[in-house]
Amino acid sequence: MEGNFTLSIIKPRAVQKGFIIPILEKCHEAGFRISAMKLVQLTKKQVAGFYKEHEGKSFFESLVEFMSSDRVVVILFEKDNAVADFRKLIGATDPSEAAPGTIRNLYAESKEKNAVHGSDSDESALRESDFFFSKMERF
Ligand code: IDP
Ligand code: MG
Repeated sequence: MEGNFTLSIIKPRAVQKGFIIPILEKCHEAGFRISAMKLVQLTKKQVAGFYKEHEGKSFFESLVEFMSSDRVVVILFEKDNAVADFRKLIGATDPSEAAPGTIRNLYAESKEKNAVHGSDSDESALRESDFFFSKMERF
């Protein structure tokens, strides 16, 4: 799967605001195919495990609270050059720095509540995909 997959999460605030379909539409237009997808509410423990690289940082506790506060959509996307192309599509972590037309520019409300997650490398995409999906759940 190396190079062709990236893991995304539509975060709680974006789900609450009704942005699931508009965000999926942007992904579709950009050529991403859905390989696996689920709507779930994560536990604090799951979020802490998912974001373990950020443990100890100032924003970690708040991020765990936020990400476990309501349902999220977890999606495994397939496309050539998926990781880099998806990071480009979503824009910078802080929406005030995200380029016009990017998903975070359009749908984020703050640096924490920034609408979507996107894997930062092929290794992360693999780890994150295994974190959420079994082989049988991928199409
Ligand atoms: P990324 O999502 O663009 O890869 P990371 O640095 O990996 O950004 O941070 C993971 C998530 O943690 C971000 O998407 C955001 O929700 C949150 N976050 C990162 N930095 C900050 C911050 O300075 N303040 C509040 N939340 C932050
Ligand atoms: Mg990251």
